[in-house]
Amino acid sequence: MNRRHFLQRALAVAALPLAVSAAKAATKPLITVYKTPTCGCCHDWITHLEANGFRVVAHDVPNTAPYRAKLGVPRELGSCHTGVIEGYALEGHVPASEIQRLLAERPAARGLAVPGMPVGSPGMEVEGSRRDAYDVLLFSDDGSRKVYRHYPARG
Ligand SMILES: [Cu+2]
Repeated sequence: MNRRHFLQRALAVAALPLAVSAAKAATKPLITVYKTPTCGCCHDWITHLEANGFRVVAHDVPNTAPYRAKLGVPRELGSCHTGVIEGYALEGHVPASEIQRLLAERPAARGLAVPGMPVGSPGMEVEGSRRDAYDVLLFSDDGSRKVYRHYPARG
């Protein structure tokens, strides 16, 4: 092996871990989030998503309502932020586990919503483990809704 080939190989080997981590990042599903700049619980929800295998691109917008409307989220299911993943709308503090299930099952639906801001949902944690009961709703363009998962009250 001459010196030039040796250097090329050494560089290729050194670059390998970088290429692998870049490939891993690229395979993480991407969630685009629209939130207002001052929303602290939105930020905490994003942290929860990133800790659970998602990539997030967040956009600060003055008002999330137009994005909600564009993504087909009914007004009464509204919360503090709106996201989209692979064509599905995500409204409010939807847990990462239900988003993973959504991608695995790919139901014929518009998206998932956790209306309001239930205490104890991801990004809405308080001291201790207190949680209000809440539902993750699977909603469709025809107005139908079903409980995708029910989280019981705790604490
Ligand atoms: Cu919130």
